[in-house]
Amino acid sequence: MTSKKTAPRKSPTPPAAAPRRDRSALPRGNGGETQQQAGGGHPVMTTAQGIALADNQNSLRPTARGPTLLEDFILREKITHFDHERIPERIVHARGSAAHGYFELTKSLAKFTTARLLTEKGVRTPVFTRFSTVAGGAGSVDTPRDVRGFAVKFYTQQGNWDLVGNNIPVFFIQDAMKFPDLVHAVKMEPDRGWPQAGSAHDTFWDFVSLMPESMHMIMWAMSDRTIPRSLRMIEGFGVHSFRLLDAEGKSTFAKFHWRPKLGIQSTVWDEAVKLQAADNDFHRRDLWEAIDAGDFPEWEFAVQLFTEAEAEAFPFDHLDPTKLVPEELVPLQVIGRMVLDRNPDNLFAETEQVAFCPANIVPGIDFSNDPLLQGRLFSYLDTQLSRLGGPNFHQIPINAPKCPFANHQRDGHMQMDVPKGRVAYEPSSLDPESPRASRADGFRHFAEAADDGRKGRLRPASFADHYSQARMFLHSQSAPEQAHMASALVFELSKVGTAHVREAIVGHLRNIDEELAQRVADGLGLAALPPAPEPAAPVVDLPLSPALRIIDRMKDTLQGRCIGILVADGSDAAGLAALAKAAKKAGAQVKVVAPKLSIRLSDGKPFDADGQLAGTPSALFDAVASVLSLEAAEALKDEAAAVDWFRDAFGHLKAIAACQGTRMILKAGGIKPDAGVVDPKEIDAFLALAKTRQWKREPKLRTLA
Ligand code: HDE
Repeated sequence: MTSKKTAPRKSPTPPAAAPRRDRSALPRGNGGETQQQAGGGHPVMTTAQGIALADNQNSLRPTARGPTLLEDFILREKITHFDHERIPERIVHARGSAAHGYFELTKSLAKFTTARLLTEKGVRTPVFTRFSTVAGGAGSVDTPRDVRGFAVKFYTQQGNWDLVGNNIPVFFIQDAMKFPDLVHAVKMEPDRGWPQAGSAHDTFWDFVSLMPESMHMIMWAMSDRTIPRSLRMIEGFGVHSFRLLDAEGKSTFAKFHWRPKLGIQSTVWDEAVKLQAADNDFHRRDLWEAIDAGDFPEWEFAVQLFTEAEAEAFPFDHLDPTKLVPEELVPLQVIGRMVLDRNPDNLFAETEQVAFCPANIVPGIDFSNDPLLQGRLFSYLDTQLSRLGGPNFHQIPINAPKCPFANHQRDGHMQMDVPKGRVAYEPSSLDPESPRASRADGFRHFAEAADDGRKGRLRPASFADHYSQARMFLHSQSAPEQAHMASALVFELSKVGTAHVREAIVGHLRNIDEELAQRVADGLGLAALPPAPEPAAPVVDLPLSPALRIIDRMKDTLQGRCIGILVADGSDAAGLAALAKAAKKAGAQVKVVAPKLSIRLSDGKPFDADGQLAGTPSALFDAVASVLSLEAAEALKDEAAAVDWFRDAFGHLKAIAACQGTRMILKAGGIKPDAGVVDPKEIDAFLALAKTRQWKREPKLRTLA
């Protein structure tokens, strides 16, 4: 039998020879040459227990490619700490910016109070002040239409006093019972998670449409106060009436006010919207940079003082937090100033961990019965217990008083102190140094006569007028401000999908002012005015309060303002230098913008701009100028970023210094120069215009409701 010779079977292609794994560890695995090591000024890195680290690059393994060992206490400590780097954010006022500074008393209130910070003229009390938006989360933007928090912690020699206020003197609701509802309504809607930081949505307007007491605050929220230019340019208000108590326990009511030295200034709405894209941190950066540059923000501290008998004669109840006491009725007395002169060293340790609480009060000051304030006295400590992880957060450096403090509170999460001795109680006889109460120095409450009424869930009849002060506020505004309020209402309500909610709000507006209601109805395209709800109390015409305006009260100054100058290759170096010098001399900040960061001016020298054109829109500036060669302007007139730069500046009512070349860009943007547009050589005229906005321009370029 012949056997068939079978072809030798082809063996499959062998896999490419695998390189033998190098099972050894790289030398850097245990402190090799690529590791940064201590020495030469670099201290030794340690664990939180103080154990020095040899290697901050590699976790512990049995072999180079083996699993990580549970034994690696250094890795576990590092990751555990990292895992817990975030704490729950504040349910409201989550996004904040803060600074250290001092309060200096310039006029003593010794006649009215025993609080030493209000009686010792010239004494400087350290403060930490935090500004915030209300609705957005900690990572949201700085410039939504929103109320701003204005919270000041005074570290006085008699303990901490927190004046936790807002930049608006009234509030949405009259009773703390409604606060969770208000906040649930305004914050992002719980099913969909938006909007992140604004009130222009159905649930907010649904709630307020059913709460007529919110109408006065709505007028403020729709005014330019809620779109501030800078945190350095907002007012602050304690909102509630407080009491000042003298040594005999006699009480005088007090309302607290902060007035910015730079005056109040706001953005225009379209600008605020664009700023959200241009710079999410617009306010935070502005505050930081001003302090960093030694340009310390400052506020006057003023009080309105009135007696119980005077309050009885007011045409409103001052215990109702939806009402303000007009300056024209009770004048403001300036008694001090606050200067913020130091940025925080660490945002988390200070700005995040600071715990403000309206219940932190010093002897000589007391609360009023404002039902909103009464509820706040409970809420803040309660929320901070969970936000800051336990009852010892007063020991965190930013919260600790700067005067001696002692009591028998012990233990709990995160106890930082090591209290000594056997005695943690009172009365006691064992420790002569254990703390005791003091009749002479201790806090005393106003001995208010108790009402002989009946207990119940009550709302005073004197809180019933929801519209008269709303009307007073509206009519006290200048014409452009009233137009802005109407436009803001149209904008916000246009984002509300539910027709009956939009109509209900317009109905309320009729109780405030028929013309305003009509403007808003027209802006929304309503066929007819909806019915107005029956007011719970007659709407009356109160005396106007021009002190509530912004526009007419803006300070005639360039301090705190920033001028943007657009240049490009070949721009006149001398012209730029002259303009920048004059603007700085007049107090303004100057930033130069160019199509590229590094350019050459007419003198042939290299020049570094502060910002690149597409990334530095004109919304960031208070006035703009440009010094461009004709060739550069010729090229830029077809460049959207350049055309938008001027179109926005014009639309945001800013002064423009436009050279001959720039006029081509203006033309390309369809801009018809008006009296607010001058030549960059007319430096004085330009700087005078830059101090304000060109309000007359507005009706010509924007349909105001
Ligand atoms: Fe607040 N508010 N609030 N609030 N509030 C908080 O406290 C609350 C109200 C204000 O920069 C919370 O620690 C209730 C009026 C500011 O840290 C919380 C009521 C005014 C800040 C709280 C009000 C304010 C807060 C959230 C109605 C102006 C930020 C986190 C009864 C006078 C402070 C926290 C900072 C913060 C409760 C109304 C100002 C939940 C229950 C009116 C500036 O406790």
